[in-house]
Amino acid sequence: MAVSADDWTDDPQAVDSFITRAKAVLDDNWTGRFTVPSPSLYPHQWSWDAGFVVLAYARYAQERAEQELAHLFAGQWKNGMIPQIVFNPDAPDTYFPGPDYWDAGRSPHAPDGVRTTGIIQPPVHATAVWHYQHFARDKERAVRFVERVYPLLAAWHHFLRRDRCSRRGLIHILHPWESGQDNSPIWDTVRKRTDVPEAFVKTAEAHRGDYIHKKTRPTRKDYSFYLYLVELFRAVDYDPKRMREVSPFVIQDVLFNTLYCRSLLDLGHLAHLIGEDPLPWWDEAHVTQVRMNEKLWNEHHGMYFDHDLTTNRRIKAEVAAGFTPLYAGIPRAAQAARMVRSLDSPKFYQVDERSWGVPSYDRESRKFSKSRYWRGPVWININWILCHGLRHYGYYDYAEHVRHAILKLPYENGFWEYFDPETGEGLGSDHFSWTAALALELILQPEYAQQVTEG
Ligand code: 2M8
Repeated sequence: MAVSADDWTDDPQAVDSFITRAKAVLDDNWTGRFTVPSPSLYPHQWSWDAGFVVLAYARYAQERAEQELAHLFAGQWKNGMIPQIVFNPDAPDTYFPGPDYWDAGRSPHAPDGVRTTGIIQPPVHATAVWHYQHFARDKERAVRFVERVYPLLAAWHHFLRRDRCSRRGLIHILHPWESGQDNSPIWDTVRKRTDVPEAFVKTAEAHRGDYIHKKTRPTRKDYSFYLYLVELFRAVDYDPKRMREVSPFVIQDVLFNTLYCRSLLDLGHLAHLIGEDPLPWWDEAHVTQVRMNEKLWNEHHGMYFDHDLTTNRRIKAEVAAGFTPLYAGIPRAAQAARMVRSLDSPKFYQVDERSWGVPSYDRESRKFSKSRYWRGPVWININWILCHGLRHYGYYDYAEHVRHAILKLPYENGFWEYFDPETGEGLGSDHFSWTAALALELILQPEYAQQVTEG
């Protein structure tokens, strides 16, 4: 039997109580200025997490959506970069590597008076702002807000185009953290061929106690690789050109480029709304679509693969992110049909089979782990992206199947960071913001939105 949420989504009281519980997670994680991803593990503001929570706030808490984005933009670099983390000076010193380790202020581009990291995360912000204005109850105020943030979004996209892409190619990332999928099997070959000095293994080991749930987190080797890359970037003062030169990790990532493409489409809509020219953004989106199809598509596997610019080779890791281009309208109809056949298979999430959503990695791979972070567990954000992508191509039944998993997992097991695809057990940290936010995005219908007072 397929997992179905119908038994409770037909019951208005159960739906109401689910909405209340999801909102309570976001209320608890709201610091008064921004939302922490989870109170236990992540006490700062993360870039793409902020975008995901705005998708929910857009529907019931207009002012909070504005505050969340304003806090993130306060950490924007002078060269337009939106950093992976904006550190919270009031947070306990529990997260490693923290602001002192990064020492991002050594870059002339770093913002004044705000501490951040020196790398990026996927660009979901124009999409978040588009949702914000679309659902805003006070439309005039929303347009004024869009006018204020549009130049900041434009600067962010100019940064990506100027500093993260050679000629008119795809965007490259320089660190696994930039993809959002920290220990994905995609990065295994790069990590293995990189000689990480022993000192970084020791530092990673010294902080192992910081990483709770060791069996469900990246390994010590992963962390030493992450820290080594940070050191390389710190040594060149986070200068974008030098970072590219010194990094052993230079990848054209499917998920990143998909979200970039979607972001460009949404930025074009925002431009149009405030009387600016949308065409340069849409042209850029079109170029990205074409390049992704030329360079990253794999017909045999029915999915897109990352490209390693150091070796100039495809990375054939069958991860769920390889299907996300559906979300930005990138595949043609025939490609999309091929992708759905790959998704609806024992490797991923077969209809009429007892499992819990699309796992982050091919379940038939010998490297699949049902509990280790981005190497198998179900992540709600990836499922949410797939759900919308499937709807876009008219695969409503399969999209519904994914939507049910997104709702059923937290309804039955709580708002966890990620989930075991076989049992549905919650993993990582409880009380996780984007799990609550994206479930809310899927379930908050206009009639609910009207009942709620501003957050
Ligand atoms: C995870 O990544 C951070 C580093 O950015 C970490 O492991 O410490 C990832 O799941 C990432 O996608 C997410 O944005 C972040 C905060 O939720 O946690």
